[in-house]
Amino acid sequence: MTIADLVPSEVVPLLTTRWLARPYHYYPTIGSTNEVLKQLAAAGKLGHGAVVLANFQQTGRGRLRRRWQAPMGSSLLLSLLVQPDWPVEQVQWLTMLASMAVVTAVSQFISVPVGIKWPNDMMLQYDDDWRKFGGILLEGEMDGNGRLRQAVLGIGLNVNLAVAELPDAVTPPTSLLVAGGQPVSRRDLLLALLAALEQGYDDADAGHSPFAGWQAHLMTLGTAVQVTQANGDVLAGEATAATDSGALLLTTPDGQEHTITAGDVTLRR
Ligand code: BT5
Repeated sequence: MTIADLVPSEVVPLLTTRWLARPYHYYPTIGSTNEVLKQLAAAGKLGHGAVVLANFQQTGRGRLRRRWQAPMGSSLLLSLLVQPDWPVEQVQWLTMLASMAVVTAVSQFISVPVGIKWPNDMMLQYDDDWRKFGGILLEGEMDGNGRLRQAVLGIGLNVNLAVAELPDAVTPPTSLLVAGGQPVSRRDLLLALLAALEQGYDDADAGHSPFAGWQAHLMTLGTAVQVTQANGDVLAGEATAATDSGALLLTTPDGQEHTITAGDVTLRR
């Protein structure tokens, strides 16, 4: 049984946002919220600020055709459509501000530290370990003039999954329930998340970079990591800093600094 706590009649009257989640589209079951939102946007049916949220995804996606798995009724699974007129170098600001909105919202419901594992993993720290409870999936579209015109930001957060429901994953998974020891209201978390997302977007749109806050929450920095790059190359070293455009700086044992723009990070112990 699933409590229908995310249906529009339960959520819309409580929204504190001005433009985000207006409209708010709820699906009990969907393929992928990112895919459906992209189709509706391509058909001209939705514009800036639209949100698609599902109680269950049949084909939830991560990056690089990976799967995002979440039992029905357990999670927040949503995508938002934004139509910024930003230089393309700022595209990663969207991942940064979404990650920071997750930090802000989740911190209101759980007392364990919330961190960001570069580039897009949301992590909780307990029992001397960081575990993944969420991920961000950004899909942007540029125009011919190097401007970012439209982007879909997908956010998946494990809210009330029990230990037995956590998926098999390379990065150890967790949920707010498992980490905090008590269930969290998906609706209240959603409302806090949407408010933080709107604030973060408005700040970025006014030209204020979300970089400093994001970098301060990157638990990856100062640690020994192994980075698998998009082309399959693997580099091991220390993650030292990040850049305003979202790259990770890695120093290898030979003292060389590498700028990583895309890839997966494994923490080494
Ligand atoms: C991500 O990809 O972490 C981004 C996930 C974004 C999901 C949201 S849900 C709403 C929206 N609609 C979609 O279709 N997607 C977005 P990536 O960094 O590639 O990580 C994917 C990997 O995380 C998988 O290969 C698994 O190892 C692991 N994984 C899958 N489901 C997980 C879960 N529920 N909790 C923790 N790890 C998970």
